[in-house]
Amino acid sequence: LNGEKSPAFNAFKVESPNVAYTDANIESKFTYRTTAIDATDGKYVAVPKETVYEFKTERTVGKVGLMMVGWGGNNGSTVTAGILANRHNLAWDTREGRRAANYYGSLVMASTIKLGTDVKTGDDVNIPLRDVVPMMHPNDLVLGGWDISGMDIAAAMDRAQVLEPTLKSLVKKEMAAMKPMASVYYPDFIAANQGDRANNVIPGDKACMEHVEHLRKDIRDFKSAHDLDKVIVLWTANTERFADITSGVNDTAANLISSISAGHSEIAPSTIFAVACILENAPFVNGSPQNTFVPGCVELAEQHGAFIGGDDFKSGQTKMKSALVDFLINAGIKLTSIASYNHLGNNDGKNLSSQKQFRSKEISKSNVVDDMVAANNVLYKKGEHPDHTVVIKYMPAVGDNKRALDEYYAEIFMGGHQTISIFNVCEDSLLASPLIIDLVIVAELMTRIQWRKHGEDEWKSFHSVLSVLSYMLKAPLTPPGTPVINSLAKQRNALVNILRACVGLEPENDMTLEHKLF
Ligand code: NAI
Ligand code: DG6
Repeated sequence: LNGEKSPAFNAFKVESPNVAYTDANIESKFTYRTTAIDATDGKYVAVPKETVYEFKTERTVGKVGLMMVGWGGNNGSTVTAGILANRHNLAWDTREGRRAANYYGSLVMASTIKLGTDVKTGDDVNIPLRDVVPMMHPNDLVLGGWDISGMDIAAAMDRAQVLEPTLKSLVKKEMAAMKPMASVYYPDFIAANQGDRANNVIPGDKACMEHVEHLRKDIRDFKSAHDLDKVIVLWTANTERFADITSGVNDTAANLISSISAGHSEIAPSTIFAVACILENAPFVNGSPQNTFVPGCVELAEQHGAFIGGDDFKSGQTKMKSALVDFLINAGIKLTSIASYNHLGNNDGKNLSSQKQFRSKEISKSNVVDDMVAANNVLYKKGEHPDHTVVIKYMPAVGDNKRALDEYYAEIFMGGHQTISIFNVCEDSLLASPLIIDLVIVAELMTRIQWRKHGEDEWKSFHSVLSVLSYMLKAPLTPPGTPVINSLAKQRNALVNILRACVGLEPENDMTLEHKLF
C-alpha cells in the first residue's frame, strides 16, 4: 500500500503503512491471527497461524432506498415514523415531559467502541461505532415497500398503537402520503386470522414467475423514481409457516426456479421476494423466523453473488438470553433449564396464535444457546442440553407492550441452585425498529467492502450469506457448512473487529497490558 492520504477522513485517521486513504476508498492490510488445532488421540497441538488480507472500503455511500415487506405493520410504520422524526429533528410532549428523536437501541447509531488509549492521559478513547468506517445515515434513507394491507402508513401507525399521539401528529401528514405497494399473498403461509387485512394483493395465490417479475419491476421502478444507487429489501411482514424442504422442489437453485415457474404450492411469499431481490442484486434481509432461505435460495444467491441475511430480529427476550446464558456458562455455572413465556397483543401476537406460525417462532427462539452450551465441555457432556421451553400467548389488551418472563435455573457449587427470574416489558416495535436500521446500515456497508488475500490480484465480496448481521438476529443464517454463533458478545466482537480490520486496526483484545506491566 502506498500510504497515500486523502484530505477527507472520517472521524479519525489511521497512520500506518498498512492503511491508505484514496478519494474513493480506504485500503488496509490486515494480519488475521488464529490458532490451528491438530487433534490426535485426545491430545491437541495448537499452532498459531497468520493470514494476510487486504480490505478495500468504498468511501461514498450513495443514495440508498429501504423497501420493507410488511411496511404497514407495527415495525414498518414505527421505523418509518422514527426515521422521519430523526430526519426532522422533532421533539414532542409526553406525560413524562418532552422527548426528542433518537436512535437508542441501534448498535451502529447509539453504541461506541474503544478506538485506543490516549497517549497523554492513558484513558480509553471511545468513538461512535458509526464512525469506524463511512456508513450510511438512516436519516438519508428513502423509504418504500409493500403490504397486503393497503392502509397508508400514517393510518398503519395509528393501527399499531405504539407511538405517542403528540409524535404521531408531527409525522402524520408526510406518512399519509406513503402507500404500500400491493404484495404477494399466499394465504396458506400466514395465519388465517390475517385474511381480513389482505386487501392490497397482486392477483394469484401461489408462486409464479410473474410474481417474481412483478416484484423485480417494483424494485427497479422505486430505484429509478428516487434516483437511488442501491436498494435494500427487508422482510418485516408476518411470520410464515416453515416450507417443507423437498428434493427436486427447493433443494437447488435450478429446482427452486422450476418450482416457481410451475406454481408449486410449497414456495413461500418471502422466498419469492428473496428470489426477486437476488435477481435484482438488492440485498435481502429476513426479519422473521421462517425458512425463507431454503437451500435452493441460498444457492441462487451464491450463484448471483447477491447478499442475503436472516433470520428473525433478536430484539428483547432472546437478546437478553444470548447475553445472560453466555455469562452464566462462561462463569462456570451450569444452566439446567430456561423457561421463557411471552404474551403480547399486537398483530404479530395474533398471527403467532396460529400453531404453524408459532412453530416457526418457537424454533428460532429455541436454538439460541446451543453454541454456548456445546463450547463448555467441563459443564456439559457431548449432546447434553439445558431444558428449554418457549411459550407465546396472544393477549390483545397489552398491545405492542410485550411481556417476557424468563426463569433461568442453574446448578452452582456443591449441588446448590441459582434461580434468576427476569420480567422484561417493552414495546416490541421500539426494540425492533433500531435493529432494522442496523441491519440496513451494515448490509449496505457490505456492498462497499471488498477483500483479497495479500498477493492476489482479484478483489472479492464477502460471502453472499451475511453472517456479520448475526448480532441483530435470533437464528443467524451462515454460509452453508459454517458454524452459527449466538453469543451476543461474540457477535458484536465479530462485527466490530471486521470494521477495525477495514481500517487496519487490531481487534480489541481488552488485555490493557499498558496498565498492568510497568
Ligand atoms: P405486524 O403483524 O404488525 O406487521 C406485519 C405486516 O406484514 C402486516 O401489516 C401485514 O399486513 C403484512 N404482511 C403479511 N404478509 C405479507 C406479504 N406477503 N407481503 C407484504 N406484507 C405482508 O408485525 P410486526 O410486529 O411489525 O412484526 C413483523 C415481523 O417481525 C413478524 O414476523 C415478527 O415475528 C417479526 N419480529 C418482530 C420483532 C419485534 O420485536 N417487533 C422481533 C422479532 C421478529
Ligand atoms: C413473541 O415472542 C413475539 C415475537 O415476535 C417476539 O416478540 C419477537 O420475536 C422478539 O423476540 P425476542 O425473543 O427477541 O424478544
